[in-house]
Amino acid sequence: MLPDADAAISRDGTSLILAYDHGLEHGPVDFAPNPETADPERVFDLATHDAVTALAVGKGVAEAYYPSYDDDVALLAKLNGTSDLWMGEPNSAVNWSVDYAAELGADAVGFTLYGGSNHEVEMAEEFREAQEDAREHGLGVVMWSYPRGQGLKNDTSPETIAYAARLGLELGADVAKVKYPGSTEAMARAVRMAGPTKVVMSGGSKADDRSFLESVAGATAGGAKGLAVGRNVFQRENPVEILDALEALLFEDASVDEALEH
Ligand code: FBP
Repeated sequence: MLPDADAAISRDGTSLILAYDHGLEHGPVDFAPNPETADPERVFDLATHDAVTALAVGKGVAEAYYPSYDDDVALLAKLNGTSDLWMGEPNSAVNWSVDYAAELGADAVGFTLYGGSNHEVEMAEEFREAQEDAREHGLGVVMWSYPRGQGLKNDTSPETIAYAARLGLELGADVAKVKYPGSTEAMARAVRMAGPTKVVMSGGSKADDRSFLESVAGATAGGAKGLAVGRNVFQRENPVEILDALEALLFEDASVDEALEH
């Protein structure tokens, strides 16, 4: 972790990363609740909201849309990803190089690591290359640290999430994005394990407003420095409303009740 390596994708040290790699990771099914979000332009527009500190997308979407948003949106280039059509042990294909991401104007890079998968070794080696290339370009590195695979019994247990956060530190990520382990105490442990690597919470499948905001508040009370969220924003009928609430919660010290009033 390098000091301030995440500055380009955070605000006052906290990140709200809008994740939009779902078309690859899950497929069109994720756009069903809000069909207009199949159009990347709708989500790039959302990413211009003041609350959003970066937009995470894959290569093809960045190539096609980022040139029009270069001035208004920070690009988090999600370097690897695999479709839900793949049925093997968890793995993720590296789809673009750091050099090309930098050429397209990336502000940081993102990389999924499935610790515990039978493919962990090759994924860690690919991560090493991406992390070192990112250093050469002065780009921050966000690890989607998702332990899963044959060896894992519970991929959101406090112990697993603490380990996921620690992998971020051990392998040189500036930010480790982990699932919410269910309580502030468990998140605090993960944050301790990550040392100087910042921990952000992963949004997860769509929940009602209050439970979602409570999990965000629980994570930040445990020391998480924000979140990376996709479905809990773009699957909502009014995504701007939840971004307003997240802005209040993350950047304006609002309580969950106050944020809900936004
Ligand atoms: P969500 O907030 O929608 O969970 O998005 C975060 C994210 O990490 C995306 O970047 C990715 O597409 C998705 O979750 C992967 O989810 P999973 O592998 O757990 O199905």
